[in-house]
Amino acid sequence: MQSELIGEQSAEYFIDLEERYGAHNYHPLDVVIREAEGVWVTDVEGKRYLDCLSAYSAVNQGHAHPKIRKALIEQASRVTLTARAFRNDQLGPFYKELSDLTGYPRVLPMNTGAEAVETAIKLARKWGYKVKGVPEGQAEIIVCEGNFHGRTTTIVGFSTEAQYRDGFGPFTPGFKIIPYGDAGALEKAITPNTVGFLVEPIQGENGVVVPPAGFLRRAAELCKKHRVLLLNDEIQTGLGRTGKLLMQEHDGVRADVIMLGKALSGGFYPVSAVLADEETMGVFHPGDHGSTFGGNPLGAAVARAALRVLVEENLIDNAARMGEYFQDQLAEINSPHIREVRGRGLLIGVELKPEAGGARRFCEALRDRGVLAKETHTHTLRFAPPLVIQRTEIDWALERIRPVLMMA
Ligand code: IF1
Repeated sequence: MQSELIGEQSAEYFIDLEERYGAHNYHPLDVVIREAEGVWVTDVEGKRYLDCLSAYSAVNQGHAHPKIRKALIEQASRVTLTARAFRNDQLGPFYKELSDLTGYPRVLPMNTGAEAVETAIKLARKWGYKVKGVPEGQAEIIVCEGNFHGRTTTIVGFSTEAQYRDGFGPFTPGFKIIPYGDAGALEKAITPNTVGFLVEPIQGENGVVVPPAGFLRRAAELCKKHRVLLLNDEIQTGLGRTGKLLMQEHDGVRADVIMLGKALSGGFYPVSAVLADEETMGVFHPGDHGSTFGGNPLGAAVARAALRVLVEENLIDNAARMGEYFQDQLAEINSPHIREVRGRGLLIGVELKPEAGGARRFCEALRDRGVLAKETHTHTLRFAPPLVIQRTEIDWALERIRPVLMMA
């Protein structure tokens, strides 16, 4: 049946389709994006916005980066998927380039961030049984309150956010929860059966929560002391977002296992990866683990280009400099609503006081002025623009952010 068109170019037409046919598992801002480039996105009615979300840090390189697009198109014209039953000419070079860049000798490619986290959980458990000697079936992994590591049933099973768990049990056993940033609690929670400590170096979804200085370093020391794998989820904080290649570098830490995703493909294709040393990754043998698309040549070619752009365009240093400027300017806004401005590099959270009535209305006011930002956990505005952002563009955004944060 031909649906009655409501002005095919209008935003309402597309919103109605999403509402009519889609599962309602999100509550997006009503902005219908048609195209994007760099830090700018354009909606179906031609209005431009400065993107301060970067698709949750998946487009660190800027939207639709031409060099990554070129790699995607060229590879797509040759072969897109071989399955890991055979080999291809992109996976090995991707492994080497990612290993050389990060200093981790072994790479396991997956697709989404959650799959990388699930892979790290399986890796830690298997290492616990086969190397550490934990009795079969008794491996414990410690996680933190306020964690966000993805949406699979195992992962939401150790979430402390009621909504992420509601209706999805029963859950996977073997996880312990400690307060985020509390090294003393970590040491108390470790038992002879602990195989891993899974942590975000900054909690993104929980509202850009930065742990006390030195927490990650103390956690790394405790993990080494008790022979526990430090499993560092850099899916959001990694690949330049915080002004270093990896957030762990701010603490001088090298986790046993790291997870990457999102910007690993510059937003062109789901590519994630787990990186570890030989001994740890060596517990996986052929047939233990896998994925239809994991390590496919199209994703590998795109990821190779995404990493090249990150390095060649000096985006990590730009994130450090622009992030410091952006955060300093936000901190100077004398708004009665602001409780705290925090973050690292271009991962910035502006927490509002409860009496401000929640961050959503500020996001809507920002959208009306041409700035896209997303609230997280009701009271925090997240500002995480692509790492290509320039100071003039930050100033353009600030000219719109200031009056919004001063509104009644
Ligand atoms: C949503 C935000 C949430 C992540 C970390 C693993 C994953 C994510 C540290 C899983 C994904 C996304 C998921 C998306 C919203 C966004 C997000 F923090 F980035 F804003 F939810 F917390 N580890 N984060 O941040 O990666 O499977 O999604 O590829 O689910 O609503 P994924």
